[in-house]
Amino acid sequence: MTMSSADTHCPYCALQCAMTVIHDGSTTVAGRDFPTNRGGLCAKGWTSAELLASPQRLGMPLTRRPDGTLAETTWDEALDAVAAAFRDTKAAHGADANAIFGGGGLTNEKAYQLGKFARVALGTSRIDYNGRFCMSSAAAASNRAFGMDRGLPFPVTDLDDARTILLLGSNVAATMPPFLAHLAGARANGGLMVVDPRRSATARLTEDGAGTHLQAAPGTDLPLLLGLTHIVIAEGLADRAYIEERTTGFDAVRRSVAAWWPERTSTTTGVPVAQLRETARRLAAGRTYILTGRGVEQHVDGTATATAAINLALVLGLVGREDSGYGTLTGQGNGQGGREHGQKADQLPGYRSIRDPEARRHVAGVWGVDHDDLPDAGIPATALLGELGGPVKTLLVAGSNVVVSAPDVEAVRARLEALDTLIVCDFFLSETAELADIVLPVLQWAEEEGTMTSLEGRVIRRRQALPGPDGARSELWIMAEIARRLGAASTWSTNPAEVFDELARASEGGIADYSGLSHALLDTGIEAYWPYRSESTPRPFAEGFAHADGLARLVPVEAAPPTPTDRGGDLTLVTGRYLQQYQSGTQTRRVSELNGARPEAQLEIHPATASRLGIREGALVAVSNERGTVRARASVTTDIRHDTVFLPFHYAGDECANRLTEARVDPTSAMPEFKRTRVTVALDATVPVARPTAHEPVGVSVAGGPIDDAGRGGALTKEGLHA
Ligand SMILES: Nc1nc2c(c(=O)[nH]1)N[C@H]1C(S)=C(S)[C@@H](COP(=O)(O)OP(=O)(O)OC[C@H]3O[C@@H](n4cnc5c(=O)[nH]c(N)nc54)[C@H](O)[C@@H]3O)O[C@H]1N2
Ligand SMILES: Nc1nc2c(c(=O)[nH]1)N[C@H]1C(S)=C(S)[C@@H](COP(=O)(O)OP(=O)(O)OC[C@H]3O[C@@H](n4cnc5c(=O)[nH]c(N)nc54)[C@H](O)[C@@H]3O)O[C@H]1N2
Ligand code: SF4
Ligand SMILES: [Mo]
Repeated sequence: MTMSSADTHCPYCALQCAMTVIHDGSTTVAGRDFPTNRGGLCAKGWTSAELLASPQRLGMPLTRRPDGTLAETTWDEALDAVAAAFRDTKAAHGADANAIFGGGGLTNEKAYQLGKFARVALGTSRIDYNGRFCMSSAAAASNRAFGMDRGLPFPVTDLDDARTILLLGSNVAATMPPFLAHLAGARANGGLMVVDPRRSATARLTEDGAGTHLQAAPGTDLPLLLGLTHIVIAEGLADRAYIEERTTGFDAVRRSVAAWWPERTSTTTGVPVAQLRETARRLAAGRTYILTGRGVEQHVDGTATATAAINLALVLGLVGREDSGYGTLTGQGNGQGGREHGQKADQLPGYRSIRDPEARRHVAGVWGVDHDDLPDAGIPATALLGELGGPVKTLLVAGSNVVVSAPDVEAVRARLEALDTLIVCDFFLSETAELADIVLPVLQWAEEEGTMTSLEGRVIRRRQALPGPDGARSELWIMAEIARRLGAASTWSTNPAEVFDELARASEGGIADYSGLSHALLDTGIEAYWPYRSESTPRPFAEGFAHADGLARLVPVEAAPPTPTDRGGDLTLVTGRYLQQYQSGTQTRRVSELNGARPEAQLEIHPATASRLGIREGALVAVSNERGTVRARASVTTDIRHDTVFLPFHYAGDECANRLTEARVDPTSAMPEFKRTRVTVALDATVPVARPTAHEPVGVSVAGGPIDDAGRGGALTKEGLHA
C-alpha cells in the first residue's frame, strides 16, 4: 500500500479546522496550523477518519423491492430509475412536482451544481436546503442591514484582541472548541458576556472574573437587546459620529427602544438591572464584538432578534472597525458557501436574487440557456417539506437527514412516505435514507476535491487524500449522469476544478463574487476572503456597507407578546448540541469513541423542578406535548432555569427532540422555532434505571494523546489550554 496524504480541513463544522489526512492502509488525521484552529481539533475532528472505513458505509446503490426491502443494484439501474421518476413526475404533474433538498455540508462545487441541476435539468423552482434551519434569520437580518450576509465580516483572529465579547445563544465550548482560544483575550479582561438560559459549558467560562453569564429566559433576547440599546442611548454611550456618518434610521430605532427601560427589561428577561447596566457600559468601552448563534436565531422572531443585535452594534459604532464588530457564527462545514451559490429557493450563484432580471440573464448566459426558461423563486424548506406527497411527488435529498432534524418530524416522516419517489444521496443509511426508494452512495470528505467557505468567509480547499470505495460515486458525476439521461441543456462537468471555474464566472459581479479564484490559485495557499475579484476582502465593511449609498440600515424591531400557540405544557424545552455528536448524528453516532461518550439523549432539568415531579438523576422521563413524546434520561442540574428543560437533537426514534418541535417559522426568514417549545415532563414509570450522567465537557486538543471526556489529548479549562 502506497502512502498518501493531503492537507485539508475537517468534515464537520464551519470553523473548518485545518488537518492533514494520512493514508497508508489505515487513515489518520493530525491537526495542522491554521489561524482558526492553530493546530487544535476537537474530539469530532480527531476521530473523523474512523468513518472512512466504517463497515456501515454504503457500498452500492439501493432500490426498494416490491417486498418493501432495500436491495443493492447497479449504478445504471439506479440512475435509470431516478431519471424515470423525474421524467414521469414532470410529465404527469409539472416541473414543480420534482424537488431537491440540499445541505450546508456540501462543497461549493456540489451546492452550485445542485442549484443548477434543479433549475436547468429539472426546471423546478422547488429547491431549498437545511441552511434554512440554521443560518436564515441572521442572513436575512444582515442582508437588510448591511446589504450583504457574510457570517463574520472579519477574520476570526480579530477577536483575539477584544476587550469585550457579547456571545448570544452560542455554546462554542461544545460546538467549536478550538474557537475558545479566540475568547482568551476578552476573558483575561473580564469581558466575556454570555447570554444563555443554561449555564452551558461556554457560560461557565465566564466564572472567576472572566465575564458575566446573563441567564435570560428562553426567547427573551429581543427585549434584552432592546433594553441594552435603551441604556446605551439613555446613558449617552451611543457613538453619535458613527451613527451620523455610516448609518440611516437611528431615530426610528431610538423610538423603538424607548419603552424598554431597565426595570421592564429585567422583569421580562430575568436579568438583573445592575447586570444590564454593567453590560451596556462594558459594550461601550471599546474593542467590543457582538456575536450571535442558533440560540437567538432559531426562533419565530429570529430575524428581529438578529436585527436588534445589529442595531445595538451599530449604535455603539462597532461594525466595520478594525478592532470591533458584529457577526454570526455559521454552523455547518460549508454553511457560508452553501448559502451563496444557488441551493436556496430564491437564489442564483454569487448570492444573487433569482427575481433579479439582470442576475437571471447573467447566470443563464453562463449556463447557456434562455433566461426565460429559468424557474421563479421556490419556497423555503419547511414549506417545501409541507408540500411532499401533495404537489411535490419526487424528492432528491443530498446532505440532510430531515427525518431527525426538521421541526415536527413525525409529520415530515408521514409526508416523505406519501411521496411517489424519494431519492437520497448519502454515505450511510441515515434515518431519511431508510425511507428512500433509491439510495445513492457518495464520497466522503477525504475522498473528494472541492472548496468550502468557512465561517470567516474564507474560501479553502478540500483535498482528496485517498480513493473512495469502489461502489461510491461523486455527486458531480451523479448529477451529470442524471442530466444526461434527462437530455438536459448546458454542460455538466464532473471535474471539481472545472465546476469551480464555472461557479466563479456565474458569481462574477454578484455579492459573493468568487471570480478571481480557482483551485490552482487556492492551492498556492493564498488567503481568500470573498468578495474576491482580484484580491481578498477580509473586512468587507471597512470602507462602506454593501448598500448603494454605503450606509448601514438601522431597522426598528418590536418584541411581540407571546402568541397563543405557545401552549402545550408548563415547561419550556430548549434544544441544542453535545460536543461529541454532530447534527442528526448520522456520522457521529457511528464513531465508537464519540457515541461511547454520548450514547443517548439526556433531559437537563433543575433539581427543584425534578423534585416537584418526583424525578431523580438517571431516571427515564417522558417529555410530551400535543405532537408527541420523547424518552430521555434525566440529568438533574442547577445549570438550567427552573422553568426550562434541555434536550439535544442528535438522536432518532423515541429520543428525537424534533418529535416535539413545531413547524412554526419566522415570517421573514422562514426559519423554524427550534429553541422554545412548551412541554410537560413526567417520570416514565415503565423503565426506572439509574445511570451516572456525563457533564458537558469543554474539549480541544493541540497535540493528540490519550482520550478523555473532553476530546483527545489536553482539555481547555477555564485557565486555558493544557497540553
Ligand atoms: N458538537 C457539535 N458542534 C457543532 C454542531 C453539532 O451538531 N455538534 N453543529 C454545527 C452547526 S450546523 C451549528 S448551526 C452550530 C450551532 O452552534 P450553537 O449556536 O452554539 O448551538 P446550539 O447548541 O444549538 O445553541 C447554543 C446555545 O443556545 C442556547 N439557547 C437556547 N435557547 C436560547 C434562547 O432563547 N436565548 C439564548 N440566548 N440562548 C438560547 C442553548 O442553551 C445553547 O447552549 O454548531 C456547529 N457545531
Ligand atoms: N431541535 C433542533 N433541531 C435542529 C437544530 C436545533 O438546534 N434544534 N439545528 C438545526 C440546524 S442549525 C441544522 S444545520 C440542521 C442539521 O441537520 P441535518 O440537515 O440533518 O444535518 P446532518 O445531520 O449534518 O445531515 C447531513 C446528512 O447528509 C450526509 N452528508 C454529509 N455530507 C454529505 C455530502 O457531502 N453529500 C451528501 N449527499 N450527504 C452528506 C450525512 O451523512 C447526514 O446523513 O438541524 C437543524 N435541526
Ligand atoms: S471545531 Fe471540531 S468539528 Fe469543528 S472544524 Fe474544528 S475539529 Fe472539526
Ligand atoms: Mo446549523
